[in-house]
Amino acid sequence: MVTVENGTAVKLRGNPDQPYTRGALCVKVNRYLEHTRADDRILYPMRRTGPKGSGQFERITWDEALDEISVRLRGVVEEHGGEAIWPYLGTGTLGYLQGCEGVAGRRFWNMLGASKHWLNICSAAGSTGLRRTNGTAAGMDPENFALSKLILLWGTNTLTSGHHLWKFIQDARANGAHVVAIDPIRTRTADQADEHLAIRPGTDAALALGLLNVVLAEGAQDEEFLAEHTEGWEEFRQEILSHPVERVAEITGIPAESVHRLGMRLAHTRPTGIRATHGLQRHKGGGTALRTIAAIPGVTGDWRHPGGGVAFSTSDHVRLAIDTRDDLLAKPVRTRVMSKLASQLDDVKCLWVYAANPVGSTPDANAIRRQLEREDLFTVVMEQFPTDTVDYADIVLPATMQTEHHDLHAGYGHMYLLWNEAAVEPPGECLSTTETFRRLAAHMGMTEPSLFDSDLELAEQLLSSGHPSLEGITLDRLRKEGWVRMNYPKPFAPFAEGFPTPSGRLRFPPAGQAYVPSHTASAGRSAYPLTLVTPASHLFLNTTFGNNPELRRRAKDPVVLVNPADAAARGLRAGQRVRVHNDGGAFLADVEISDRVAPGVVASPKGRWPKLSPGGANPNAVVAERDGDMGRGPGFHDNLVELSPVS
Ligand SMILES: Nc1nc2c(c(=O)[nH]1)N[C@H]1C(S)=C(S)[C@@H](COP(=O)(O)OP(=O)(O)OC[C@H]3O[C@@H](n4cnc5c(=O)[nH]c(N)nc54)[C@H](O)[C@@H]3O)O[C@H]1N2
Ligand SMILES: Nc1nc2c(c(=O)[nH]1)N[C@H]1C(S)=C(S)[C@@H](COP(=O)(O)OP(=O)(O)OC[C@H]3O[C@@H](n4cnc5c(=O)[nH]c(N)nc54)[C@H](O)[C@@H]3O)O[C@H]1N2
Ligand SMILES: [Mo]
Repeated sequence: MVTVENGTAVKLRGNPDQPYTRGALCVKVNRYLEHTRADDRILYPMRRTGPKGSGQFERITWDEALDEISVRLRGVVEEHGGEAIWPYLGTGTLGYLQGCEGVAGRRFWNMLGASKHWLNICSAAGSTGLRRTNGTAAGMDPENFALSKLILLWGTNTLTSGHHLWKFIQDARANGAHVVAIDPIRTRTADQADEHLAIRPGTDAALALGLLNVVLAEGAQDEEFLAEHTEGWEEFRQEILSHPVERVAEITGIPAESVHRLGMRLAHTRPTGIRATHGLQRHKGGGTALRTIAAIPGVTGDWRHPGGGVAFSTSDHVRLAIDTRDDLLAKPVRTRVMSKLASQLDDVKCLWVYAANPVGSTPDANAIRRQLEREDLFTVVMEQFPTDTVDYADIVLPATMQTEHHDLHAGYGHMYLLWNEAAVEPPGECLSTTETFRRLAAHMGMTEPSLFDSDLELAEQLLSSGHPSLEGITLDRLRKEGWVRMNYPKPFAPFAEGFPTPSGRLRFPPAGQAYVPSHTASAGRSAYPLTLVTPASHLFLNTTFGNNPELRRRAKDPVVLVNPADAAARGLRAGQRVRVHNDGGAFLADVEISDRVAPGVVASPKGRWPKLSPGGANPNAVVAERDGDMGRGPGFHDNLVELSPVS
């Protein structure tokens, strides 16, 4: 809720009536209004004047910008074909109008035959794994954690990356629920849990099998659910039986007694709710991990009960009618993969970045920089702030922020649709994503009517899918009420009667998967013996807010958490600056000696702007561009490094 006085937004607060957030904002969004007025906000179109990467620009008019862009785009299409254009749309806004969820701008790109863009950077591995088991990546209504009696916070740092869930966990605790955090780092969430299992990174599928081994030994499997709602049980049962707790303890690094104790709780506690989010799938075996964890409630029958099951994302519960008008394409086009910018840019002649900061957030940052320096590449960046990616742009277009444009949102962690009404006029010459593409289409002489649909028309279209979850949800109602719960029962047990797979049954994973991550398994023998985990920062949202002075002040200099044994082996002192490096590059951080990480594991959060960091790099300088086992998911927490003192 934004309070506006004389055309200026003066106050931002959460709506206390909203059931999921109950009015709470996070430390970052609390500073959002101040951020919209920041001194470094980009207010006008700009053209590059210095070398690529230098960040030197001159102000130009929108007409000049659109002229130059039109000529360049037409030239690329004529000479190299439309697929030589890569529209690189990131997660800066998850809006269905302005951002990635609705694939903003795609109708325009279809007119040119541009390559498609696959936003796999965040959750593709886990989503794919869950879909293979359940037929959908959606699961529990997160509000139902209030009803759980055992809660596993698995590869998720709730108090940092999705704190609204915490109130439901507290409600469950008030009713006696036991809360367990499963995370290689003793995070602030783990501190608040009843128990913390410090798992070796990338070994979660093995832990799932070990827990189920105890469930079977106890005879606590739900035979009726297994018979009625699952397939592949006999093969999977054998796989479970071949993973006794001792073997699992060896793989995961968790003491056998702890695996056994949690297995006993799982066997005898209904409903058990598992919150498994993105951390555990940023690994080589991330898809298999989610796929196997998703099998747990199939064995225990937890899906029968609200408060039981697995919650990863709620996105697959959202059924908005996104019409990107693929019929406008003259022929089918190739797809480029977001996490693979460094290696898939060779034959691209125009890179169009919007709501993304690849130099800060995408793997193999140094290789990306080398690509962006190419003189034959025409780069356009639509941005609010002068990021490291902006520094490489040929043309920069000023983008609106959330208080300045309309948007339709659906969270990936809750069951509501939300309307974002523009509250104030954009500053300077900033334009929304939708308006930028409308103007560009007109400037290029395009006449296809759907390119010019207004934001409100697009919102109407989104709500017109006819899916039962949207019945009765009109744009008028959404604008009036601000948020509306999608039509799913409350409480909601999504798979009590079956699964959205072809057979209607949960599909247990096949036996014989590689449950040990190939990459980290070699730790100890390589020149880079430490596994680096780079999770969400408490103070930044990916690289968004990475330039906010107050948040930067609070974040201080970057640190890397190092176990006392690893520090001693290298003679490192607390506070000492080190190079964290491997074959891909290096970043600098100060050593924090801590038993929050086990020996062999080091951690440094994501979200810093490279150019505002010591040494001009952030952890993505050492994150390799490697495909995970499913969805080509990137391995942000699955990289081997060494630490060396900086003199
Ligand atoms: N404050 C803040 N909030 C955010 C974001 C942010 O940048 N800052 N980003 C947002 C976005 S885009 C996303 S996708 C989510 C991500 O938020 P989360 O889903 O919480 O994902 P991560 O922060 O990547 O990792 C969560 C935890 O998984 C642990 N982990 C790493 N490897 C493993 C493993 O192999 N096994 C297990 N069990 N745990 C492991 C990490 O140590 C970390 O504590 O957060 C969103 N919320
Ligand atoms: N090392 C490491 N790296 C990671 C991760 C990790 O765990 N570790 N996590 C990954 C994950 S989960 C994600 S989702 C990605 C995120 O990576 P990106 O999708 O690149 O997101 P950000 O880095 O936040 O950059 C978004 C940019 O969009 C801009 N922006 C915001 N709103 C708008 C808008 O309305 N219009 C326009 N034009 N611009 C806007 C912001 O100013 C910001 O600069 O990062 C990934 N990178
Ligand atoms: Mo993400």
